[in-house]
Amino acid sequence: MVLIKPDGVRRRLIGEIISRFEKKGLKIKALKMLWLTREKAEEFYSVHKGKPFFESLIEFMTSGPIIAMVLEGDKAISVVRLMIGPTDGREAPPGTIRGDYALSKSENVVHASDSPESAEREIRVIFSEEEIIDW
Ligand code: 3AN
Repeated sequence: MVLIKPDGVRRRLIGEIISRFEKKGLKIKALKMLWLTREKAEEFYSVHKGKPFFESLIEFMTSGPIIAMVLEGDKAISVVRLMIGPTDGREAPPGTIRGDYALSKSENVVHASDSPESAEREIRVIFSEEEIIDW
């Protein structure tokens, strides 16, 4: 599961980011634009509840529309994590999405699941069963 965060949408980076995943060979199995409610954002980031950055993270993630997508491919989770780079855009290497487009640890353009378990949980927050296309 990948999200293009509100900063990525505002900065007109949707096409660029989707294009990188497509060119890599990953298969898009679900894709939509949505504006997260506070409730959905808190559910999505429930593992961060209580952390000092939680409130600002929720405000940021509900500040505008996002793109959500389900990607499939060999080792998709680790491949996508490598492609997006580490959390802090100031430390992410050039060539990664965050390394190329982010200069912040919070406004870092994309989110990607870090395990099959979190992917499954996150997908259930955002997508219904019928929205995921088997092809
Ligand atoms: P990642 O997105 O790289 O998996 P997580 O899951 O640790 O990072 O954090 C989720 C989101 O919370 C990050 N994408 C970032 O926007 C925000 N975040 C994480 N750590 C911090 C921090 N120390 N200060 C501000 N924002 C943070």
